[in-house]
Amino acid sequence: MDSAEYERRIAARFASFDQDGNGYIDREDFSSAAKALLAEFDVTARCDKGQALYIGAEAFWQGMAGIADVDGDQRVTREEFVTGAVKRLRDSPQRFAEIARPFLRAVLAVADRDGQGVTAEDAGRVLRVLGVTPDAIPAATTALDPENTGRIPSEEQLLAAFAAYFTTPDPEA
Ligand SMILES: [Ca+2]
Ligand SMILES: [Ca+2]
Repeated sequence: MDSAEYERRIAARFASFDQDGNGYIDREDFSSAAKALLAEFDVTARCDKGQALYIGAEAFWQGMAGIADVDGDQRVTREEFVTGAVKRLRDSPQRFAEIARPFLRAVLAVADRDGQGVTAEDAGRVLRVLGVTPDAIPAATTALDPENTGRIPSEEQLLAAFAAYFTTPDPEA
């Protein structure tokens, strides 16, 4: 991968966190992602699944801020994201993924409408709501369901896929 491709990937990762596109990642991005997911799956904020999603989103934000908000202004700029989050998760992708675990677990619960696991179609809806571009969704859902079972597998596999997605090889490294 060349530098331009690396930059493009980092920009895409940053954009997927910066849900409202205002140039920095903050708590609002995480809570609005939670809100949008609940609306997509017609789940109320008051029920257990809705509460778990908001709590997971807050924990994810706190974890992100702890890693990347170097100046403590409650905003993660693109520069902070690259120097903090990207480096950290390259060094320790599994540990980075752990900060997302409560959120991803809650997302699985919201998107699993029949209690039999999340369908590939519903996983695609999640990714779309979270801002993944439509052309990237088929590859992402295929990666999440390598055995082509039609269902997104366990939380552990989802976490591993999440870590892999955000572990972008650095051409300079
Ligand atoms: Ca933002
Ligand atoms: Ca900051």
